[in-house]
Amino acid sequence: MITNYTFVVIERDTGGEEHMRLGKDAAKYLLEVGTPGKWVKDEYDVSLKDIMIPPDSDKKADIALLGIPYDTSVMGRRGCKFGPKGVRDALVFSDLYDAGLDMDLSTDFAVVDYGNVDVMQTDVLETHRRVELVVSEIYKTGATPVIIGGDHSLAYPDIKALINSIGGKVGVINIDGHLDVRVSHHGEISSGTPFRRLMEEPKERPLDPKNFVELGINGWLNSRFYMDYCRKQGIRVIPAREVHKRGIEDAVTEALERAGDGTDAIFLSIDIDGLDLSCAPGTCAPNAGGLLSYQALEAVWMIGQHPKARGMDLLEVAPDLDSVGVTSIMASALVMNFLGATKKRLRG
Ligand SMILES: [Mn+2]
Repeated sequence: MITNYTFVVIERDTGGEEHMRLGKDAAKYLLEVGTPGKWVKDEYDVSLKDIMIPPDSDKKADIALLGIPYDTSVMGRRGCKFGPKGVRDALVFSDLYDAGLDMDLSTDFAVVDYGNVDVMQTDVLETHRRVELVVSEIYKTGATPVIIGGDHSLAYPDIKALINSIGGKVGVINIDGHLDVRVSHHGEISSGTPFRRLMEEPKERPLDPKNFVELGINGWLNSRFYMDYCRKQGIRVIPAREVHKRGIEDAVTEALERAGDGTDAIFLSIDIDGLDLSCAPGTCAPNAGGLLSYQALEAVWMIGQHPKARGMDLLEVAPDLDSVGVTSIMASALVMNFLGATKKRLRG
């Protein structure tokens, strides 16, 4: 029986002094408006914030968070430059135990947040150069990066960094509503071009189409021309409709077999519009018929545990296009599942 049950008010992150002008007695009953997540917790609750270590810590991090507030490559509705803030706000106060997975992150697991990449909204190539550089440095630390964007053009530098770091071949599973293998928009890089670039541009070890799986493609969102391209290249496209009929476990098992076939590492890229609009309305192009929350969570849980899993990015969350903040919460849950899966991969 709990006899000393108390609530602990989470400390204000900033502006403490200013607040105290109202007097200590009043201030202790005040909670910062805009501070995300839970307002109170009891002594047995542990949140992600509690296992985060500073970037200069001597302790080795298992997971490295990185935000990329960049959305200039979105051709439609912009707003995912605010994704890192929205997802972090939902993420940092996540509790660390999932009963369904029976996974506890509160012990023997460390997360570092390196903050955001200083992007150039007016220069996509310079932004990608900086992202590739930073993510490559993260790989040197041995941590598994979890990159929160930002638009889907960023999958290119995210995955390029992994290709460079391992000096081997990478397999990619892309959860997305769109194929993202466009030639270009009027010659420009866009959020629709990252995977064609990965297959065509790197001089060394480009992404082999047979190790590339598109999962959750759905809706009236794509062009026949690009589906024909995927088929011709040998890219496996598993539409959301197939997942709904077939079951997520079977579909992900196949995706992992293909992505892992002859490769040294697997990267998971998630465009939040691969999820149904009921789970992810806050994005450039919400989709009807996409993966449901359980299916997406299960996919991440399975993929993250694979022995070759070496990172994920979670892109296209646009909090200002959301209705009641559910998209950031959904994204945060996907990140948490990846963290849980990573602990299972590393510690068994
Ligand atoms: Mn995409």
